[in-house]
Amino acid sequence: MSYLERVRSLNPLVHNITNLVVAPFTANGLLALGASPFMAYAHEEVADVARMAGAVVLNIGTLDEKVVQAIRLAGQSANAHHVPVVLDPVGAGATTYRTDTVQMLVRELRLTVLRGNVAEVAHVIGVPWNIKGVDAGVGEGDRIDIAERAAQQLDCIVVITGQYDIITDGYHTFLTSNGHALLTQVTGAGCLLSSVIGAFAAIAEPGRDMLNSVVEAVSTYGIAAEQAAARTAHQGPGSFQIELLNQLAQVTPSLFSEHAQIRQIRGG
Ligand code: ATP
Ligand code: TZP
Ligand code: MG
Ligand code: MG
Repeated sequence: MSYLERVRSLNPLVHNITNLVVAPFTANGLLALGASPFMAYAHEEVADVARMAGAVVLNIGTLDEKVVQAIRLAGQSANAHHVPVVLDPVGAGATTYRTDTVQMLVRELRLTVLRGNVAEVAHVIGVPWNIKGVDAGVGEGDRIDIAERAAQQLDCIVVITGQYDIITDGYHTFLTSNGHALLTQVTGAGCLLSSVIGAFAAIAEPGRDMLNSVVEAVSTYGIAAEQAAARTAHQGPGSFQIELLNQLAQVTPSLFSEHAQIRQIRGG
């Protein structure tokens, strides 16, 4: 059974502490895929929700102290109960507050997956890279090197997205090139991918199974975007955003086998 089929048959509960911009889109995307989204922020309940979830997705997109504390409580509970944790360090590097917060979070929490654009991941490990708000700018470093260094330092899977995507545990590295430029015109396309990765992490075992599942998640999401673009590119980003939800519901293992563009560049 493919990881996608496992997501659809197990319908994992994904606890999201995400930002104000993307919450409904994220919940709809997870539902379309076949997962069960749960947005919960209250300090009184986040530890309980994290414990019962298949995965916890933490996103600092519109952070404040209340959200940061909710993220810490959920993350600690997930760690204590061996629930996979995905962190999306939205805008790390754009302000000192964001950079300091993600660096505190990666010290305190054990991550399963860190997913961001190259600038965000670079700033998590203290490497300079231009960032404009939440969007990656131009930088001088090597994206693959940054991903592998971050994975080794944090002892987790790192996903750096962009025109092509890098997925690595620091020792085994994959490049995927599915996706479409229209994704850059939909706010929350990255945040939804982080939550989709959460759904695929929820149904995987720790270790190589987890890495393979995350690779399939990234490529599957990109294929859904390609299918959506083929149907709506002549209309524009609004139609594409809606069609992406339709295609997340319709993408199949055979479509994945036909279209996946995955190349392993490091490790056995
Ligand atoms: P940013 O704010 O820098 O756009 P993000 O958090 O929105 O970052 P992205 O890097 O845009 O995240 O990744 C979200 C999805 O969009 C991924 O599936 C990625 O493969 C895809 N993507 C991003 N840029 C392109 C592109 N130029 N062509 C094809 N797919 C892309
Ligand atoms: N501002 C704060 S969070 C956010 C914006 C625009 C959403 C970012 O989503 P993504 O997935 O990184 O494009
Ligand atoms: Mg983007
Ligand atoms: Mg983002």
